[in-house]
Amino acid sequence: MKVFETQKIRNIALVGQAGAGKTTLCESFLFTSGAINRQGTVEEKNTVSDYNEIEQERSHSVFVTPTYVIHNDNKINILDTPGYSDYFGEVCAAQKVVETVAIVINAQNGIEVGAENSFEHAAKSDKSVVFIINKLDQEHAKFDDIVEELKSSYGNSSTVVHFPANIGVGFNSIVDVITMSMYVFSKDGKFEKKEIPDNLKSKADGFRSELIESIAETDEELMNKYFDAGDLTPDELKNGLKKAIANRQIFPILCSSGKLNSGTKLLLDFFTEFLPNPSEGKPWENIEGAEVSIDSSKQNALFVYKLFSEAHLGDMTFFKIVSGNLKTGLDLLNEQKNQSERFNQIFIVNGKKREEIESLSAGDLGATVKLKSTQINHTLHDKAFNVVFKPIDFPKPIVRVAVVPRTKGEEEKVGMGLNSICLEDQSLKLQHSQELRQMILFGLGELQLTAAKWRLEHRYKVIADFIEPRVPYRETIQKQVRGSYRHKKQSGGAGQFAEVHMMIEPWYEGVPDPKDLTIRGRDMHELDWGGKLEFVNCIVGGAIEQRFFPAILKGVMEKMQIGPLTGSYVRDIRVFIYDGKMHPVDSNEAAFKTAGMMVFKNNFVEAAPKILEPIYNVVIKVPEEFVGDVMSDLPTRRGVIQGIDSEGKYQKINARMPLAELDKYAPALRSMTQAKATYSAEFVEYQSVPPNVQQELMEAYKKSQTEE
Ligand SMILES: Nc1nc2c(ncn2[C@@H]2O[C@H](COP(=O)(O)OP(=O)(O)O)[C@@H](O)[C@H]2O)c(=O)[nH]1
Ligand SMILES: [Mg+2]
Repeated sequence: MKVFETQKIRNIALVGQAGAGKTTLCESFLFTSGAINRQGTVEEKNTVSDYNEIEQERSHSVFVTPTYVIHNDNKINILDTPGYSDYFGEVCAAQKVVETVAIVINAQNGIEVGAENSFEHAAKSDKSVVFIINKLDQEHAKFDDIVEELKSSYGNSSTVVHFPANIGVGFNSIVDVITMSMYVFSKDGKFEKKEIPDNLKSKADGFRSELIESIAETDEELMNKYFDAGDLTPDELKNGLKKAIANRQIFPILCSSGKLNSGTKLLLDFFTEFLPNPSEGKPWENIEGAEVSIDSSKQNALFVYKLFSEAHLGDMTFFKIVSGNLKTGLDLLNEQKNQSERFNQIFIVNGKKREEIESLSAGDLGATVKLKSTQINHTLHDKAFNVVFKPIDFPKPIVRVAVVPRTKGEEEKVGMGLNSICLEDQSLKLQHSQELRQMILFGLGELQLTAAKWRLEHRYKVIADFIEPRVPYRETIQKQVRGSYRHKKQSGGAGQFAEVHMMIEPWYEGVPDPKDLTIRGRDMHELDWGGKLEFVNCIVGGAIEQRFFPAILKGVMEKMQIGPLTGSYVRDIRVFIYDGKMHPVDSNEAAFKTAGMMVFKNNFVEAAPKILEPIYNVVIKVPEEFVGDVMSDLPTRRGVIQGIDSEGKYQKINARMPLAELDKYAPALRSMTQAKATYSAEFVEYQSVPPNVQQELMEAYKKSQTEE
């Protein structure tokens, strides 16, 4: 296999809603370019890109899959990505290493949430965007409406370059407004070039003027020329468009039917002719923000965007060569792990097929096996080239489940398997929660979590059940209470004696000090689980010696870790020790610890204790037609609506929701909106639970205590 130089490489991520036809289009690219002889289909489960068993089982893509085609002596790396928002981490990884994000739109549905989110992500990371209106052979396919929709959502930068000459079941003809010709395709991907028929001439003229105006607007010199001549020369048009795409000033609109191979060849031509090669894309940045240019003549540095472990292929590491010329046998340094890694083999990958290659140029995508400790987001470089690239911006988890091994004693095996899975998909997070006494897996949605479960079973050969996780409640108090406790034990040997008088009250920012106590010392403790404990010494006349204070604090702290109501952590309390008694012989630290703990506990239950629950800020992005349903459903989940903003044809509903309810929200929202809504959630604060919930929680805790 030939080594392609940077200028002859294009990197493209196919993104967009599930079902838009990305995987099929990818197959069509491979077929049209001759990389495969037979075009697979998603239905027959024989596409190059959806080769994983789980993808075939589910009939949708789950992982980002690298493929490539050779076209017009260029190598086009095409990353097929999954469309459901659960797998958006994969989309982020793919977008990181490409120059162009191709947003595939289902011509029947228009802009869907997968396209929306991908566009937003591409804007954030400054990537070029092209729109491909696909599946134009469907009965209810639309084109002009979607063009309008794109313009109203993303502005006039969205500009038609190819448009269908016929739409629906017989779709086979496309007009290219750059060459001003029509292309008529047959199922084998071949086409005939024809003149634009009379009835489409004025439409073509209209789109062409729009395109040329858009190009001229990006450059003053071009604008002047366009004013003078009324047109641009082919070279001006070509260079102008290329630059405008690279600079995100134009988002070209293209069209296709991947299934029928209509337009695929035109797309590939367009990619090689008009999309930025890696050195023309936005420069890469290191973590300090300094630019690193994509240049084969510089020192080696590469960035890892995917890991995948398969029984028959081993542990594969996928990367982009950002700088230099990667050759087999090289040793590169992983500074994040302080480990040298050897590239014994370099592969280029097409789905499950991999082919060894001697070297790869800057900008190309490759893979290797058997690296020791390198993970996603790591940079590997020549020892003398000190660089760490900015990491992939993975989405934050919004759902969680508790993981329980099916077989007792397999906790470690499950933990290790899930750890490996989390390393492959960094939008998953695993936490061994001491507080909840559960292994918690966090992620983006049910599909992703059940995929992890599937991988656990099939790749790591261990079965686990995913159950509803416990909620990290907190306990606190609402009023001031004073009390004392005498701890006294005199049964044989040395006795124990301690008496502690304690006042407790709620802590809040700016709480005034009590007037009747003399404050002799205070310590503010930031609690590991959030909130504060202020510990105040108000002892007069040495009733308790200073040396016993740490023991009293220890007693209080111990009780604060297992609150009396539900066994949850206690927070936001002020403790005043204002009196006590010692015994010259029997007083010791253990006795004071016990007395401290007991008086704290007794006071606590008298101080109008309450249970707090975590509240999340939830931003739900929902298509207009479902807004009513989503809004009226929120109060049934103790959700409080804070506001609504509109964003294109979406509404963003801002609401607060308790975690206990949020845990059940993902599947509910999915079924309410036909999976067309997405949301993000972020912890904001702890808030009291309603009295009936408090009652239920306390009873459940009591019951669990007697059972144990
Ligand atoms: N009519 C029609 N169906 C298509 C086309 N492309 C894909 N499909 C079908 O749409 C479904 C989803 O396709 P797939 O490629 O998996 O979409 P992805 O989720 O975007 O990867 C499958 O049933 C495909 O056969 C197309 O161009 N025309
Ligand atoms: Mg797919």
